[in-house]
Amino acid sequence: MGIGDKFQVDEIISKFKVGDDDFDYKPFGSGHINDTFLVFDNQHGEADEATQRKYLLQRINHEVFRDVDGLMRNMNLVTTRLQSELGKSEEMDFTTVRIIPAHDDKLYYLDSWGNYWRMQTFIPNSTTYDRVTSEKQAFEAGYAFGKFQLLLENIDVNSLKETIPDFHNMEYRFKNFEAALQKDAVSRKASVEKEILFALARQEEMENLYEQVKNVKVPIRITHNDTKFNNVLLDKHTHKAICVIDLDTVMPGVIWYDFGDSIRTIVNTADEDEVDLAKIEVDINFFEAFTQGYLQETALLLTELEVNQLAFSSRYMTFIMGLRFLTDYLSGDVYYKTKHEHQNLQRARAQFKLVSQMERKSNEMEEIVLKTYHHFTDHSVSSE
Ligand code: GN1
Ligand code: MG
Repeated sequence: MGIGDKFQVDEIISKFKVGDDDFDYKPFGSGHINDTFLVFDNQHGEADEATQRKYLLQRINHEVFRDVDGLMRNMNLVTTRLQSELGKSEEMDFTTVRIIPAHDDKLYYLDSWGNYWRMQTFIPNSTTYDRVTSEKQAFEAGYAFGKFQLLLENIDVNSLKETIPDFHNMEYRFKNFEAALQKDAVSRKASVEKEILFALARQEEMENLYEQVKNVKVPIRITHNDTKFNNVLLDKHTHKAICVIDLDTVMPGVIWYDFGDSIRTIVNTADEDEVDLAKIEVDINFFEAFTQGYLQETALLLTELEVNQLAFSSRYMTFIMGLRFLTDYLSGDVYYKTKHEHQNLQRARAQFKLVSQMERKSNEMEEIVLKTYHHFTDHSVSSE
């Protein structure tokens, strides 16, 4: 049975303002939380990119996102702002998804089983990749998330709800981890001693960074908070970044979350759940290319403290993902979708290995950040 068979997807599609073509659908993407379907009209062949009508339909995981109404209002605010900002500039390369409302004009549809559904536009001629294979891709990803940051700069941070409270709060993540250890719900603790020690050995330095967020030493901005490489759409032909997707966690946050979580996937020479840890390395050229794209857009916004911890934020975000995967493994895989029994453990191990590799390259990463930052800021002063 396919994932779509569980739901009456045809009927759900008809609840949205997509016109009355005959639509078909299929599962789409590799998200760990929501269920995603590509919806396409049957009149035009799939090869016919120019004329085929396509949308993305998603069932929002409301166990994870407790306030779907708030989430969709956030998304509406952000996509509307992006549209109006992009409308002002000549930069036609960059775009945003739009929400397709339901027939009653609501931003989502609640079915009779209590599932929340939303429909959005599908950006034609676009593609995503889980892994970076060229410096150009890394640069484009940096450009995309930097541009996203810049375009949302003037939204009042208080106008957006926190869709998942404490999402990147290290203290909170450690509390959950400790609770999972205590409970050891599925008796896996004994088998992950090494990973537990790895996490505890880094608790202090990780919580120290979060202290700066807690004590509001660093500006609270609108951030994306899930900036993996596969959340950037690249144009199939020009290979340029054209859109940032997966806006569920766009909410108040700090710059470190976005920079760091991007680097986690950008520099990794292997998959997020790679079993062969020897394959996991940091590609420093991809780090540099991403940083160039990102700082080209954002350097003038950033405070000294933000810049000084950018390189470390890569470790922070990679570590927090490892800790969350490990916590979920200890809890019996209750949060992330998994394809097999040990996938969360593989993910945790792979993320921790990547943290170790970043530790080895930390000086290099710091130098690159500073050099790139000065390149963009010094230049702007001397050209005035
Ligand atoms: C989840 O669903 P997806 O794959 O976009 C998670 C992120 C993690 C990511 C790890 C709401 O995102 O925080 O970085 O998996 N999203 C949520 O790949 O927990
Ligand atoms: Mg996501």
